[in-house]
Amino acid sequence: MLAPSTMKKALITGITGQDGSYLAELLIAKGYEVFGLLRRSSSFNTRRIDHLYKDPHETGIQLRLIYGDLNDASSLNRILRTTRPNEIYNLGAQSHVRVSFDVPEYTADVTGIGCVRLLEAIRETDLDCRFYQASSSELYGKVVETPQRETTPFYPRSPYACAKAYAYYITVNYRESYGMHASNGILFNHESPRRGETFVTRKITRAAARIKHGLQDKLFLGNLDARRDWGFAGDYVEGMWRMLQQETPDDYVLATGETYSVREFLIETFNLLELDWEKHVEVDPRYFRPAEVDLLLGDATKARQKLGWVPQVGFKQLVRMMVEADLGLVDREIHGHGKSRPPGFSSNQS
Ligand code: NDP
Ligand code: GDR
Repeated sequence: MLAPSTMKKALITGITGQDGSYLAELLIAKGYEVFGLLRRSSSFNTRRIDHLYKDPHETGIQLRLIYGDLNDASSLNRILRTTRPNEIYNLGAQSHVRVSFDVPEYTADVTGIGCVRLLEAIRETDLDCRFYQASSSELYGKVVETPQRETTPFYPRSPYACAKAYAYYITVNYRESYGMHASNGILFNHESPRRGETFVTRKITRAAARIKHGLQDKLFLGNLDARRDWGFAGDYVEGMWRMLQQETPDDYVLATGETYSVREFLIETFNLLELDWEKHVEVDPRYFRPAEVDLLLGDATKARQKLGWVPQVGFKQLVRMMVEADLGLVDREIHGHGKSRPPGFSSNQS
């Protein structure tokens, strides 16, 4: 183990989320000292990283969680002043597109303005660091060309996407105005056994596993015709890290280059479990969005050529991984075993 003073330091906002947990694992494995911004919650919100958060004197694992919030500039300033990271990954967000229609102002504050608060904190603390902004394929929204690449114009379709558009442009602006090493990763959907339970892929695999074991009968979904370019989160955090290792900051699309409908995801999942999806799935208009993103398909040629980034996990493998993990969770629920690790911890999944 390197002495703490020679280790690279990284700060991750959104460390308790899906991507934050995979990125923290990756950076710790690379020998970084990792700081995670933790927002206060009345219930436990660290289940995805509990396996990493141990006494460093005992384990050698270098992860520290610090309370703060993207809507609290003073907390960001304090954290940067006290930790002085070499790299900052801004993954924190109100990240649910449907929910952003219910809480548009809050989403703008955290997902949009949160980014400029962090960039200003870098300036105010005179920090020489590299900055990653978690931009999104939702920026392409009502797409004007297919496949979508770095040069494709944006057409956001939700308060979430509008907030992400602000964060994208302010990141470019701070790079151009102040010479910051600031990059946007325009990431297409990426999933895993650690995906939040209300995003459609995880909602499907979790429900199918429960239906298989008789714990529920029905699954209520919205638009089954939407198409997404779905990859594996573990592959995508590697791409984030590679962006910050470049001499020059830039913006990159990460995507698999394949697109499937929600219906195709359903069929793949239910077939794996030898279930007839049509007997169990009902469309509920509650899950429709006021404005939908119909088709996303990314072209990650630039990331392949400049970063050497190639996703390793394909669609069928991703679905299988998520189904197996959810079957494991159901099994533990039925047999009452405690859960000490987050889903997707075993080596073939993380
Ligand atoms: P998650 O929703 O799983 O995680 C979001 C994280 O942000 C959580 O750690 C959450 O904390 C934190 N957070 C929420 N509000 C605040 C706040 N006010 N202050 C500080 N932190 C906050 O998202 P993902 O891991 O899936 O995505 C990571 C980032 O990448 C997000 O910015 C998302 O918008 C973006 N993105 C994701 C894609 C995907 O397919 N997954 C694709 C493209 C972009 P808590 O646990 O306490 O709720
Ligand atoms: P998305 O992911 O909006 O692409 O944003 P989500 O899984 O929520 O929706 C994907 C598509 O599935 C349709 N859908 C449903 N979605 C949900 N959540 N629940 C349902 O019951 C349901 N039924 C159908 C949706 O209408 C949509 O078309 C995700 C988030 O991670 C963002 O933060 C990220 O920026 C983008 O991916 C890229």
